[in-house]
Amino acid sequence: MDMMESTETASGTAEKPAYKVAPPGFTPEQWEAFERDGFLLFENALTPDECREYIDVIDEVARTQFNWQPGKTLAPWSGVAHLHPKLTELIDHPRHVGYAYDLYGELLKLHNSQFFLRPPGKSGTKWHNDGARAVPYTVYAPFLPIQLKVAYWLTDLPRPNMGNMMVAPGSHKKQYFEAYTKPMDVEGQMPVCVPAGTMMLMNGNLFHTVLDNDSDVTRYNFFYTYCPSWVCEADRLNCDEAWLKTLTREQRIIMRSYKNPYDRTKPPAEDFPLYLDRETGLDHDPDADLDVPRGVRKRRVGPEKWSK
Ligand SMILES: O=C(O)CCC(=O)C(=O)O
Ligand SMILES: [Fe+2]
Repeated sequence: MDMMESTETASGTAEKPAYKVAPPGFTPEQWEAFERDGFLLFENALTPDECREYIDVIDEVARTQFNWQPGKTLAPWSGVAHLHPKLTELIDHPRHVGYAYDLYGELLKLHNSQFFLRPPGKSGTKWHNDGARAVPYTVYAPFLPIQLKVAYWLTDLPRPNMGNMMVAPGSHKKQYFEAYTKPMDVEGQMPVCVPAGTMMLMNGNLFHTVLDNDSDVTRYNFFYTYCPSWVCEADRLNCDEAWLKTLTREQRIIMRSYKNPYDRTKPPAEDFPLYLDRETGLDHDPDADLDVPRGVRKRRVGPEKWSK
């Protein structure tokens, strides 16, 4: 049985199976709310100490890698996951990666990794959704998001106009949006007012914008965004080989730094399973045809399992 498969060391001694069980993901109630609203909030996902530690890491990396000066906006698009061990461990952090795995399953990829610093000042961002525009993802994927944004809010956002993200709940189902590319109010708009330590999952199709920051506090946050492996990554072409060697098996797979471009569509057999099933511990669906090789054998994602 595949799940019992073990790796042989050079000396021939069998090692324990190297595969991890998928970390926790959506509960039925969370999935229902995420489908309805296009986002989910998890307060107290991080402790105050964890927020402080992440802010310190961001400060260090912002200064040393991006020559950031306090008071300036920093919103890098060149990837941050490779810049510090604490940023690397977020690639597959068990606090959130199970949600992304529920959506993208065995083809999970990190689309981009970012931290943003939004100091006091005007926002230059207008209403938009993420991802393809002229032909939106929803033309082909009307039900499931092609991008899942995982946000960690690291500073308190107790009121609007603190550089908050603002979302239009339910707008992930629309392909046209009156306020798209415009700075205007939208019925039902919701500024994200949350305490530091809140994790947010956001369907990339959800229309959102960013409010001005009239406080004296700089907003710190992470965005780690996930997608299927066959969608192009946003922040890299390939990863540094030496850095890839420092990653865990799961992190390396999730970066999908393949030499052959079509491997992103058909990953090599050794990259399966990414995870074992949370419920069964198996590397295949209960009704799978085990005569089909593991690397090309269909496995269901969460929403396929949950839909009746
Ligand atoms: O900074 C924010 O709250 C949102 C920025 C944004 O729209 C994006 O990164 O796609
Ligand atoms: Fe955006």
